[in-house]
Amino acid sequence: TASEWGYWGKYGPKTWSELCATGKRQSPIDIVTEDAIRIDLGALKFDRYDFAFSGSLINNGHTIQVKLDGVPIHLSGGSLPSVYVLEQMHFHWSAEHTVDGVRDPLELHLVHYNNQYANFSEATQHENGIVVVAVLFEFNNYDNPDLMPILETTKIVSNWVGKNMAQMRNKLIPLLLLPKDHTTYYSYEGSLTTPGCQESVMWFVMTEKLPISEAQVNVFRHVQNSNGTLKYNYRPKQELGNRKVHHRLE
Ligand code: SG7
Ligand code: ZN
Repeated sequence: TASEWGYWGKYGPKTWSELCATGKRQSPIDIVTEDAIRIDLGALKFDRYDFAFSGSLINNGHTIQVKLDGVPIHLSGGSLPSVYVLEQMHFHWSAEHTVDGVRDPLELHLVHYNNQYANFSEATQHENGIVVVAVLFEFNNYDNPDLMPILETTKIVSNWVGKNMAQMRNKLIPLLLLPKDHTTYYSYEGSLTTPGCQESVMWFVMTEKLPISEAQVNVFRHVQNSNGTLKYNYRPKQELGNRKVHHRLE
């Protein structure tokens, strides 16, 4: 069916053309740090990110997605035109954005929508509708304890034949999934990285990276779907074209 897509083989990204918007602002990209324009766009304001949330995990066959319960979490500042509401978080293994050609083992996407629109799917139809904050994780030789609530539940939902949705046993503090310096970032105008690749996303890729161990990345690499193991789930880099990447420095 037309809704079938994957990351390699006969349903891989090369076959997404019928499913994807084909414009001039596709994602992900390679961030060439030397070409980034240094400018102060203002700090991002992460509102209620420091609260402890319960929530659930979904293995949707393309990624592991985290949905938090309770009060809305808001992102603003950084020259954004309005307030953006956190919709969900999910992971890509390996990373989708590369920095000077380097691909890290994991990338977290915190997906937000513009609160001027009725809901998330309505927001994807507008050029300023979505903000994704991306956090890159690089290999280190110790476990990152802040990923524990997500990883222990990923193990439960990774068996596709069993249940693909589960409540997290431990609460999650989203702020701990952001680098300490969460106000220095690269930003550019792009798209969703999965079909239909709507060109509605303002991307903020955090400059500072977080640590992850090989054993922790392997938990993601063992996620199953109807075709077997989801060994990786990143879209290859897209053309930058006329776009500029901005680098926010204080
Ligand atoms: C992941 O990335 C999922 C998708 C998400 C997609 O595959 O989290 O979410 C759902 C609900 O399946 O697609 C529309 C949407 O959010 C693309 O998001 S991304 O551009 O941040 N990678
Ligand atoms: Zn994503």
